[in-house]
Amino acid sequence: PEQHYLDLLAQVLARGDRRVDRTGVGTLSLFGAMLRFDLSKGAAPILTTKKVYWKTAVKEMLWFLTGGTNIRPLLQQNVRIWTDWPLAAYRRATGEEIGQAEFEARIVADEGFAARWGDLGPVYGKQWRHWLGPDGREHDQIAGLIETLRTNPASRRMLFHAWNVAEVGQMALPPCHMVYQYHVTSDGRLNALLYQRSVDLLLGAPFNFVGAAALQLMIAQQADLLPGELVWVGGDTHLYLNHLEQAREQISRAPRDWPRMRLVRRAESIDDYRIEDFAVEGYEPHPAIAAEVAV
Ligand code: THF
Repeated sequence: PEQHYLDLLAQVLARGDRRVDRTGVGTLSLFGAMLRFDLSKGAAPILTTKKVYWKTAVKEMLWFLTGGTNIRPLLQQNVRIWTDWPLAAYRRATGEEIGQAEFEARIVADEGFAARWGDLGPVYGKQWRHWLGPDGREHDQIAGLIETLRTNPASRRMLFHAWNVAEVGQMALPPCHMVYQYHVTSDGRLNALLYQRSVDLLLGAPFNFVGAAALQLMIAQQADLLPGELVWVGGDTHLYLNHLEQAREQISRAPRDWPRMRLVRRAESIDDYRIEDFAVEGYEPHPAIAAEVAV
């Protein structure tokens, strides 16, 4: 339930270790956390104690599934959550003090500019769909996973991984949500476990819950299973020091019932889903809480 997320926010506020992080913003950090979400009755972990832009999170997940690593298709769908990293790289490389909106407009208008400046390196999409083996062969981990779910659901090897050690150095940002493992119960339910090594608990985690749940619905449908439980495990679980007020505000709010999320049609394959295939019902959140993302 959502209260467990609020309790985790409160734990980090109360007991988090204060440290300087990569971004220089500083965090309060706890190591090792777990949350469990039951998807079996149609509920989805879209937080109600603030408005979560669930379509943005699902669009991001669909983008990972395309195997792409360029932010251009995200911007074409009005998703701006990945702009900061290419923008920072562009400013560093050119010294040009271009604004975010102008940078995004150039990425959308100019394919060549997007190819040069919009790519994040071999991040999620590349590793999930096109992991490059030493023999030059590409591995589609998602297709392999669905195949195993269909043919050998008792397997304990149903997972995909984004931490490609040889390529981490070329990524704009190494993967945070890193391993997804799946498990099928004897009554045909698909459980998922997401291991996230680094957790921006206020801003990022709510998106990651939605993305993982959306992915679980899609994979379950493709493997003729019903959704079960989503287990989320966090490594370095932190609140940025400029998110503390927002966290206190959110904790003061009373959670409401989870909304329901479902797929409105059966897609041909895992490559065939679109944002219009997702319906969310009964989502009545508290107002949004603005916060700045650390880059
Ligand atoms: N870096 C940091 N510091 N935090 C993260 O959560 C994070 N990600 C991705 C990569 N690096 C990260 C980017 N994901 C928002 C949400 C997710 C992001 C980045 C930004 C965000 O700003 N959300 C706002 C507004 C959303 C909107 O306008 O659509 C929000 O209120 O939720 C974790 O994967």
